[in-house]
Amino acid sequence: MEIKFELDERTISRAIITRYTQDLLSLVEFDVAVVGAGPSGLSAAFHLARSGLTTAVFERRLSVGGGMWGGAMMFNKIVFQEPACPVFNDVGVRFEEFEPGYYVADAVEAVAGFAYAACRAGARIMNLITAEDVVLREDVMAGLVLNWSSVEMAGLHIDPLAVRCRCVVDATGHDARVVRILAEKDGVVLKVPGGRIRGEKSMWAEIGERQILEHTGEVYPGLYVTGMAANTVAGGYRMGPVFGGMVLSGKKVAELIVQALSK
Ligand code: 48F
Repeated sequence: MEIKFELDERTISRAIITRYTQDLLSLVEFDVAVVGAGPSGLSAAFHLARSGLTTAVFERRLSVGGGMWGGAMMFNKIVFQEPACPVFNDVGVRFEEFEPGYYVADAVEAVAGFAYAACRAGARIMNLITAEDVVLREDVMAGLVLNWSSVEMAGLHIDPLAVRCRCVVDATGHDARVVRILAEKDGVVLKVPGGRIRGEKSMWAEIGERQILEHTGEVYPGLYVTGMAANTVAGGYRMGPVFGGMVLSGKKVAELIVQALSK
């Protein structure tokens, strides 16, 4: 078969600009915005999109995967526990048992697998976009304020764009960025003991992993937390390079949202 080598740069440009703009326009109003494409955000996006909700993930970096690429201390393997095996099977990431109850996967394959599964389920992953604020309506989360990450990095004085959605998921990891913005700018009372961000505690893998699932949920009407952000908000322990809680937290937040939106 002969490969067509005549190419018009203008058509290439039109294809990219047209398709990207179509995607962006479809996200002016949609169901669920996930902020952060780490393991919990990608797992949430996969499960949300698979449930039929229009889902977008906004990731400030060029690459998705958050803290998963480097495993631990750059040894690019990740560990997880038995209850997370079905999620890894669902997204098609291979793994092996290391010792009873401890499973290991390749970190790069895990990032690629979760990202691919989320895309194939229908989630839109928008990288290079930072959520810099939220949209409120009365006392309910109503959307996100977005800007190119490069605008933020260069410190350019350029206004953002706002999009509307039915729910926002904070999957921004240790920083819990979205909840922090809401708490600092709007002084809201969060649905956690004490009503404010408590901050993460030092490492205790077993308890931290358990807490992450307990802390996954709605912290303000329409705003949910998943992954490490959930422990930062509620004051749980960090757990280090174990990822079962992350992907199960993403699944749990998706189930809670599906339930809430079907009411
Ligand atoms: O940090 P990250 O991987 O969060 P996670 O899903 O997983 C935590 C683990 O990686 C690890 C751990 C346990 O194993 O403790 O740290 O909870 O991914 C968070 C993503 O959110 C992006 C950030 O670039 C990263 O990829 N992010 C953070 N703030 C924003 C954002 C923002 N304002 N807008 C868009 N993306």
